Amino acid sequence: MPIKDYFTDIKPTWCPGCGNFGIRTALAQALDELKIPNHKLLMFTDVGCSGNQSSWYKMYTFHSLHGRSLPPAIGSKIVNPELTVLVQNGDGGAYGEGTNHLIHAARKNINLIYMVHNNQRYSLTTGQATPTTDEGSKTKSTPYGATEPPINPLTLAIASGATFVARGFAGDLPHLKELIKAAIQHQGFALVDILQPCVVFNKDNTFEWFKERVYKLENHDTSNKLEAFKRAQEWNGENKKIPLGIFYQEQRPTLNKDKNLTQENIENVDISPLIEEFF
Ligand SMILES: Cc1ncc(C[n+]2csc(CCOP(=O)(O)OP(=O)(O)O)c2C)c(N)n1
Ligand code: SF4
Repeated sequence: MPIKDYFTDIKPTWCPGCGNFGIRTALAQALDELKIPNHKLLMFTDVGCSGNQSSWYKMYTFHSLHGRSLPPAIGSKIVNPELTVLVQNGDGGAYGEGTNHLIHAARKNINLIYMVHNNQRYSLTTGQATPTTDEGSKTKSTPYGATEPPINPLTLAIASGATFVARGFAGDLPHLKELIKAAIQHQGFALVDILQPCVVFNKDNTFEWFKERVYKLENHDTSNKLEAFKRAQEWNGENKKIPLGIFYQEQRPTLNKDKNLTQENIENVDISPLIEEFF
């Protein structure tokens, strides 16, 4: 169906030129090519510029607290295994407030797609430094330059047990669309970290800056974990070339499909002793 059918009539409030627009288009194109109907889609968004989009999509959506998009997504996937569960997060929420959830969702190999709009800033709150801000970058909260090296989301996810780890760029939509499609088709926890220029609060990592540095992984064995670590380490926020693509993928038992982690049918269970004990 046309990609506009994945959107409501509400117009995005993002700034003109924001990288989020491209991500939204690439996602809708991926859903369209995979022919996933609206009623089979459940999207969770976090708090942030990226998070604001929950009411702009024609599908089931839930706007979570900041850094807490994964817990409700995990719960929903447990009880609705037939739905495609998408989670859209800013990097601040994903790699700051919500890091613990990322680690455990990856470790448990929860079958969902975690798309992180990585603009290296807390943008909705006007541009403070996040864990992915480049060392030395001047932001509202680091006027003399960020003093620590950034977190590497890819190595963090691989080390935590994620079974699909990829990096895309909001300035290369055909490639990003293919990554999103692969993440949706993957059975297990899929992280897609997306370089998303914030044209207002990040004057360091602009579209032009990325375009000069990104390149696509080729001849890379995605099943080789050590090699994946090595390639993911090529960029740690420095002024270097930045690889894009699927870094790591493996098949491991996942929730609902290979392991029945859902509750037994409790319709006929007598819970009155429990009620007596606790109330
Ligand atoms: C637990 C918590 N901490 C902080 C905030 C304040 N807050 C709201 S939006 C936001 C910035 C969001 O940044 P990010 O997650 O990177 O998303 P972006 O806006 O860049 O898309 C912050 C810090 C909050 N709402 N809740
Ligand atoms: S502040 Fe940045 S991330 Fe937020 S809508 Fe504007 S350009 Fe996009």
